[in-house]
Amino acid sequence: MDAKMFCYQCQETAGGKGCTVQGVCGKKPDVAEMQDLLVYVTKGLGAVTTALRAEGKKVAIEVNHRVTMNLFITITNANFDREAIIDVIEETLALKSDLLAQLADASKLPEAAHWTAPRADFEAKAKTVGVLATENEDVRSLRELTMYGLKGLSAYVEHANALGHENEEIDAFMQRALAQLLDDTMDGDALTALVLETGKWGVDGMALLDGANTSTYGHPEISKVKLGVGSRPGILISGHDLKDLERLLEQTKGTGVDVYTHGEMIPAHYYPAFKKYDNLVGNYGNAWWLQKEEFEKFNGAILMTTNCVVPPKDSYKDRLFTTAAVGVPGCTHIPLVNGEKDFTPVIECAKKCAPPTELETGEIVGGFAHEQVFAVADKVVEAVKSGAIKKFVVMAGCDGRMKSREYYGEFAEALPHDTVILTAGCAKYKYIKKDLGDIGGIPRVLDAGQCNDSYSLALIALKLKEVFGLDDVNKLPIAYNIAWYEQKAVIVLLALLHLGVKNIHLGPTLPAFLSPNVAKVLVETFGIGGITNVEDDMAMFGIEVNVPEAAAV
Ligand code: FSO
Ligand code: SF4
Repeated sequence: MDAKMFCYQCQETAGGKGCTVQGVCGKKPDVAEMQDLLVYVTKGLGAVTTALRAEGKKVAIEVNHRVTMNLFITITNANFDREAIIDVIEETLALKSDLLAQLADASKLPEAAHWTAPRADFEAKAKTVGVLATENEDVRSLRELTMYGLKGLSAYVEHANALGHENEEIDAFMQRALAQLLDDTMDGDALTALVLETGKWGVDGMALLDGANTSTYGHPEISKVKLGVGSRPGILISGHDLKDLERLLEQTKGTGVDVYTHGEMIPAHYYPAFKKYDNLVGNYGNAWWLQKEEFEKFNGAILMTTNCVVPPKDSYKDRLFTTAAVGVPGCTHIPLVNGEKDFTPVIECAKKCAPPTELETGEIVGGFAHEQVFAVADKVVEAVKSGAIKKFVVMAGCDGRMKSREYYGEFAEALPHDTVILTAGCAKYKYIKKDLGDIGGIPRVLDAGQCNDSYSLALIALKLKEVFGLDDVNKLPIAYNIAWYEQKAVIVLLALLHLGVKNIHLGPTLPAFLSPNVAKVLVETFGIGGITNVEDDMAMFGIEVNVPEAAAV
């Protein structure tokens, strides 16, 4: 076989099987191999820190942060910069060798814990440590399912860390799980247990981030977000990192530069703390995959704080800046120095740019995170009791470039007027700008925020279970029709499974990394399924299409 690389971690993987020539995302083989090596040395680091903890030794916060950042860097659409990844591998190797020296007994550690080499040897090693190094397809599937869950979890933990919130137990789990992925004595049952345990820590990781966000910026509240543009030059901030947004808003105060959100940054408008910045104008554009067109039209500077970044066109490459886990060769990277970031280059670039070209006008409404929904719980319960709301449909997740995702817009529109969509993540862009109306003042699309805020949807479901006095969350009138794309969706899925949620449907296609046997276990144990077409899926979810009249106004 003539494969130049192998990656099947996201939904858009080539042919639904694996990217072998170059990534559909734009990841080239020379970047893919360094990501493989980074994953390998990070597993080795996990084995060393796990052994240190077993000897009762303390692992420094910086080491925990190195592990989470390394995993975050390898998430889909985060980092395309081979040289930057090589630097991180070198830093990780240096850290690992310092820690190895602290171990009383390192003799039982796997090869990855000991491996080190000069930069010139990275390429040769990288070619031997990718996903396909695990030959048994079921073991590979369970290992990668765990790995993608860990990558998703690393993103949540990294955002919480950025706000000064730590949970050493989650870090210790992540590092132990990385070590276990190197352990050839872990059989199918042990790996299945590890997959499910990852879901438990996924819930904790999401709770950590929720606490970090809400204690720093307040609880999201129902808010209108403007979609039009102003007349001043602007900075478009995308990705998920609220701390970077805060820094940028502080640094742009009084500069005459406006700030707009893009993609997954839109929920920032729902937080009380960001409402005080009058240069936070509104949201520009849609989900990540439209950025080539939209970034070009924005005219100003663009700051990518996390995935999803698409390798840029030359027309705006000099206006694109990256930070944290993100990397794009040729674009300026803003580093964290002594706990701060200096966004002056971004602001200076924006000052020289024309104001954004208007894409649309109007506004959208969001901010239905858990506290806001709990505040209107009486109204919601009444609507369910009266029959005005017959079903909730969780349509959280990701958007993507595949045409098959138009299904989600069509599905939302076909839902009868006695249904409410609960959403989070960039999946919402398929329907949030359609006027789907409201039920007794409750909008039919309730946006909790980023994919990171899917935790809110779980809390809302658990609250409804309590209010209705049910003994099982699956007895609620909630259907799960989730659009997945990358690894954060994997940790959300595993977290929902841990919370006991069954019959989740994933689309537009099931993950390529599920082997037939692993998929069978998920179907039989948890009722996980795929999607087909709007009409058949409505019937499958027990929803009647086109119920004539809208429920009460
Ligand atoms: Fe979307 Fe990208 Fe938030 Fe993902 S921007 S696709 S699950 O990275 O993170 O929802
Ligand atoms: Fe392919 Fe997705 Fe991997 Fe990119 S992240 S190389 S599109 S499987």
